Amino acid sequence: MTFTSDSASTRFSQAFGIQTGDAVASTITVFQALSIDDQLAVLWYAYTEMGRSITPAATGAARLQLAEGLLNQIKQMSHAEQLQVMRDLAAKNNTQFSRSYGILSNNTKLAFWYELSELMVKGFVVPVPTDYKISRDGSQVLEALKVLDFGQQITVLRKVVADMGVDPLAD
Ligand code: 45D
Repeated sequence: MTFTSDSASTRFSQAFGIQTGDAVASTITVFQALSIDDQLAVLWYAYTEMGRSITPAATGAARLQLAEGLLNQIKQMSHAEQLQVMRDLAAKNNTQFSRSYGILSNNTKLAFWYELSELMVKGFVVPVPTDYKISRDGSQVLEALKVLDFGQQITVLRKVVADMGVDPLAD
């Protein structure tokens, strides 16, 4: 049998017998089934792998202005509070912070998480413990993410961060 395309995502799709669109959808589904801490850990490791491909210019300075108030609030918090805010976002807990996040556009939500990662690297935000061991489920989701192409990875990430927080205007 001859494969005309040999990209990692094509091989992944063929190995699992699914179309590429399904690979995006199934990665989102398995991500959202992870525990809250695993979700945060997967986002973090995704950023550390993708970070180099995302240019700060691409995230758009204008977008970040909308998230700047939230990022500044986080910078003032203790490490424990920072972690709680992130857990609240991922768990969709109905807090003031989650509601403020909820009104951002999807790309601004992505830019917000990107900037949070940058703040982690710079030491302003609680780091992932160096001895932290991601769960088996978490590392499987990371592997699924890795074989997607860049555009598909962004689609997955945009969807999962879009669903975080609380939309204050919904019902
Ligand atoms: O103690 O606007 C644990 C483009 C364990 C262009 C923990 C774009 C317990 C247009 C929970 C692990 C499309 C390129 C601690 C934008 C424990 C545009 C801590 C794309 C302490 C925006 C966990 C942008 C923590 C993209 C602190 C693709 C976890 C952006 C923190 C992608 C995790 C951004 C964080 C990503 C993850 C950001 C902050 C993937 C952030 C990830």
